[in-house]
Amino acid sequence: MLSDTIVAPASPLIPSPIHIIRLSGSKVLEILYKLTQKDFSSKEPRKSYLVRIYGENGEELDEGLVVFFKAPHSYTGEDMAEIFIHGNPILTDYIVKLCISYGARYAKEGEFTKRAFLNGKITLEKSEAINSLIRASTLEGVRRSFRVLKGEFEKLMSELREEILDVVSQVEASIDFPEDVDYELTYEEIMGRVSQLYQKIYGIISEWKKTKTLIYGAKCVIVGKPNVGKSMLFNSIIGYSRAIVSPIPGTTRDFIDSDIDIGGAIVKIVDTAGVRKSYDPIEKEGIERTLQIVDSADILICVFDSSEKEPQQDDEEILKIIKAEQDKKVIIAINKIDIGDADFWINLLRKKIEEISEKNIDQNQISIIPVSAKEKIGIDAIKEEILKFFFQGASYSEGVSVITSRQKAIAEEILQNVLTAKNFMMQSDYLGTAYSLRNAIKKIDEMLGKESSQEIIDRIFSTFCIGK
Ligand SMILES: Nc1nc2c(ncn2[C@@H]2O[C@H](COP(=O)(O)OP(=O)(O)OP(=O)(O)O)[C@@H](O)[C@H]2O)c(=O)[nH]1
Ligand SMILES: [Mg+2]
Repeated sequence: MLSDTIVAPASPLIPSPIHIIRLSGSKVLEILYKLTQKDFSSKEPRKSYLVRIYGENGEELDEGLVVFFKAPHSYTGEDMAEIFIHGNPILTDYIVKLCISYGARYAKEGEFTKRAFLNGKITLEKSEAINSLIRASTLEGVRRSFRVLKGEFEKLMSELREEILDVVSQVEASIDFPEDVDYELTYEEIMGRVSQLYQKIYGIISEWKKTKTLIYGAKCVIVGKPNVGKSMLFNSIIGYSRAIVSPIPGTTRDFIDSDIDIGGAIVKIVDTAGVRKSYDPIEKEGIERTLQIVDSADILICVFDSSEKEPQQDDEEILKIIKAEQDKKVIIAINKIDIGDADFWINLLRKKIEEISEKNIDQNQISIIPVSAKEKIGIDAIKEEILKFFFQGASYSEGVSVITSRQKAIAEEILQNVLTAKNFMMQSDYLGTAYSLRNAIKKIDEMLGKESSQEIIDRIFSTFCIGK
């Protein structure tokens, strides 16, 4: 296939033992010849060769390995090469630019995988699986992505498609040959099969919330009124002194975040500006930002100061947030227990939260942990609670789940169509049943990328990294 040739580094440009540069397109052989003074058309493809890499004036720059893949037996389906050189960012950048001067252009995000998809080497949901496998925040997220990549999801979808098609043909036969009782399934049999379809599709959606966390990670936001020790707690959790701590209330004005690994899960921890009634315009803006980021959080750590005699008006603001965010995991951190009365605050907050919360406090959605950010007491207990959010109930490890919000949205449409088919069937409306089931088939084709618009395809690949 004739196409322009793309080039990009496939590894991050930081000093490292090896960098990989990828090339794909019709000029790969020509560019390789200029770079290595070797003719790869006469060499056996898909084998690695040790070569010298030459600069623009013919100077020897480095030594590395080159693997040439001849179309169509490559990742993209085109002529492709992977060049392994010593991992100096300046060297890698120079060689990429050299490839561009020899006729390649810089690849866009995900363009290698996009070409693989457009050349029929890979289905759309498998392309997404490559992206989610690279980005997964946990090993379980990697496993779930790989199950889709190795074709389990496609197999399930294809089986569903066949099954729906079979039911549709039986339903349509009932319309065309209503007297031919031998040919058609009974009403009960069709109903039974439609119900089974519903269960199977429901199965791949039901784990989405868990899968989403395991792949895309979680955002854990620390909130509380000023001076309760949020920034000190943030520093204790991430393990170094990143946020400014001071006895002056209103120290943190903007939020700061840090990605950390807690027991094999990547979590974004966010420190925020203290929430209180304020007339200072900068502080007000900071509080506004806190409230916005609370909205996007998966986990909230709500901090209270146990060195105070009793709750203040501003603590009530935090209780209001807890009441409003009942769908989130909430960790109540009772801070400064090195100088405060932990028991008094535990009992008090337990009562307050049971008053405002519809959920039972012991059902793991809300937990109360006494801590001292200063003395590093209770930090491990907070981390354990965060881990529970990731792994509790992650029992579906053998099954296949949707792994992107696109897949989830389409699976829901399939489910809806099957449900509509069932309702039509209950009214003995065979035409409506067949119509809805055919819509479900169209949606399955969209899921696997057989019927996707250019816009959707572009959107999917734009979330990839360069060089993938
Ligand atoms: N004794 C004790 N003091 C603490 C503890 N945690 C924080 N402090 C102190 O409380 C004060 C406020 O701490 P910060 O972490 O800046 O509080 P903050 O909640 O981030 O405050 P704002 O950014 O103003 O909203 C500082 O003087 C800290 O040294 C703790 O566990 N024990
Ligand atoms: Mg602070």
